[in-house]
Order: sequence, then structure tokens, then C-alpha cells
Amino acid sequence: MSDAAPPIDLDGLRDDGLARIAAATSTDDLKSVEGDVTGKRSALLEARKSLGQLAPEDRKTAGQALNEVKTTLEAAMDARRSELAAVELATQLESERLDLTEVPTGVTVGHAHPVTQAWDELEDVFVGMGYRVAEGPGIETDWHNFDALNIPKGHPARDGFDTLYVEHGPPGSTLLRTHTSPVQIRTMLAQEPPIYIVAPGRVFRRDTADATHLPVFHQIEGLVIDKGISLADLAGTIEAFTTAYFGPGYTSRLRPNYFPFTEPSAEFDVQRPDGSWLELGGCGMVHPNVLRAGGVDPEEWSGFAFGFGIDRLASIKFGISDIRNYFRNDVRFLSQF
Ligand code: FA5
Repeated sequence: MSDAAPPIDLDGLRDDGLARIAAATSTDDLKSVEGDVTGKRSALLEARKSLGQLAPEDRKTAGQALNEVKTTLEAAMDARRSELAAVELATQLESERLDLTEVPTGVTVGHAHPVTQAWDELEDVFVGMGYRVAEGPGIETDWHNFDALNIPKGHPARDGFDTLYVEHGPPGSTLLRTHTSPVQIRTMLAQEPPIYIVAPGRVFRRDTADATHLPVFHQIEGLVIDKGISLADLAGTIEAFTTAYFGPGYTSRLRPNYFPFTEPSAEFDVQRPDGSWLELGGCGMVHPNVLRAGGVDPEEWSGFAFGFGIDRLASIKFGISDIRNYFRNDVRFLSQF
């Protein structure tokens, strides 16, 4: 540089410019910073004008250095502009966003019916134990509901099921299933053992409604067929599922009973808070005639079955003393569960 040339503080120009660019708070702000840093009124332009006063040999080097500073500042400006534009766009979108969420004020959210809750929970318990959920029709043949379950026509056990018949086919051949046990037969006919299924469903009887009976109610059937299944497996399974459903601390008993489709058979009761016992279901080892009706060889396979009343299971869990309340459709009652 010649002695006559005014000193150009390039580092100062660059650092000052970069600081101002970084400090810009909006794209508009940045525009005015641009004028000051690289524009017509900028120190950079002043410096460029002063290049003419430099000795020719210094002019080129100083010009290049000046251009580098200009390029650096312009690049910083572009980067900052994109940054600020993105922030401004996000702010604008946020302020223009329409909030379409409904705010429920004073609206009561409903829930599943207590019997449905029990149904779902029981399915979960058994699926957790490795069972599959099976289904059968509500309108059944007399054969699936009775004959195949070792209850031939004229058998006194038929009287125990107050059956509702449907006018379809020969008289007495079609009915509303009185229990979920026909699903045992349908499952055995549809698949080879081993079988581990539960079949929850609606059943119908000509029963007069009272505190523990309904004409339309729900059962959950269980069927296990495998090699070497014994009564101990049945007792253990009932203990496991009732504990999983009720939690510990309830009192239960198994008492001998008679069902044509199981041998031996038992009834399962649970004690209510008032000390009385409520029968929850029947169970037993599947009768060889039933295995045969399902196409299963009793010499090779054995199994157990059970059928529990879902409405009654739920009534114990929820402390409901009269199961007719389930179906009176009184929301004040149902909303408690
Ligand atoms: C049966 O229905 C047999 N199928 C159960 C079974 C299955 C036994 C497999 C052995 C092997 P029962 O009629 O006892 O059995 O009914 C079973 C359960 O259904 C009863 O314990 C009770 O919890 C429920 N139940 C019966 N009748 C009604 C009714 N009218 N209202 C509500 N629940 C009922």
C-alpha cells in the first residue's frame, strides 16, 4: 500500500457486517441492514471507492480482498434471510391455523355396558392363557344343542333347559340355543385336537326374570381337548381365571353336580359379600359320547369343559344384587360401572 492511501480495515468491515446480519430480527430488518453493509451507503462501497487512491500494484490485491469480504457478507445475508423467512412462515401458519378440535364441555363420554366389559375382560384373560375365541350361532339345531351333547330326545335333562323353539324345519328341530355348549361340538367338528377355546355368547331360556335369572343372558364356554387332560387341569384353570378376573380374596367352592355332557361334573359357586353363595357356572370332564359326536377319539384324547354366566360373573365383580338392572336401560344405573 502507498503511504497516501487511507487504511481499509477489512477485518473490521467483515466482522461488523456479520454481527449486524446476525442481529437482524426480521426479513424487513435484514433489508435495511443490507443497505448499510453491502449497499450504496455502506462502508464497503466507500472502501471500494477509495481503491482508486491506492498505488496500482496494491489496487488489485486490495480489490480482491474487498470482494472476498463482500462475498462472505452476501452469503451470510442469504443464510440469515432463509432462516428468518422460515421463522416468519411458521409464525404465520400458526396464527392462521384453524383449531378444529372439539372441546367437550359438559358432555359425558359413554362407555361399554358392564356385561360387555365383563365379556371383553374374560376373553382377554383366556387369550392371555393361550386360548382362541370361537363362536357359534344363536339359532341352533336341536342336534347341536342337545343330542350331540349326550341329551337325546326324551332325556329328562332337556326339561332343565326351558327351550324356546323356532318355527323352522320339522317341529322341535330348530331352537334359540339354551347354552353355549353347542360351540363345543361345532369346534370339534371344525378342527383337530388339541383344542383350547372359549366361546362367549348370548343364550336364551324360557326363564322368568328375577334377581339372578334373565330370559336372555350370556355365557362363556370353555373347551380344552388334549392328551392326558385331567380334573386337576380343570380345577387349576378355573382357579386361574377366576383369580385373574376377580383378583385375590374371594371365596369359592366346587360342588358335585350332574350334566349329561360331562363326567364327572361340578358346579362353581362364589360367596357374595352378604355371605350367600351364587352359582356362577358348570364344568366337568368332557363325556366320551360328546367327544365321539365331535369326531374325537376318546381313547386318544381327553378334555374338560365349562360354561359360566357372564351376567352373574359381572354382578359379583360390580356388586350388583339384581341382574335385571342390567337391561332396564337406566343410564343412572349403568353409568356407575
Ligand atoms: C349350562 O348351561 C351348561 N352348559 C354349563 C356347562 C358347560 C357345564 C360345560 C359343564 C360343561 P347351567 O344351566 O347351570 O349350565 O348354566 C350355567 C350358568 O349360566 C349358571 O351357573 C349361571 O351362572 C348362568 N345362568 C343360567 N341360567 C341363567 C339365567 N336365566 N340368567 C342368568 N344366568 C343364568
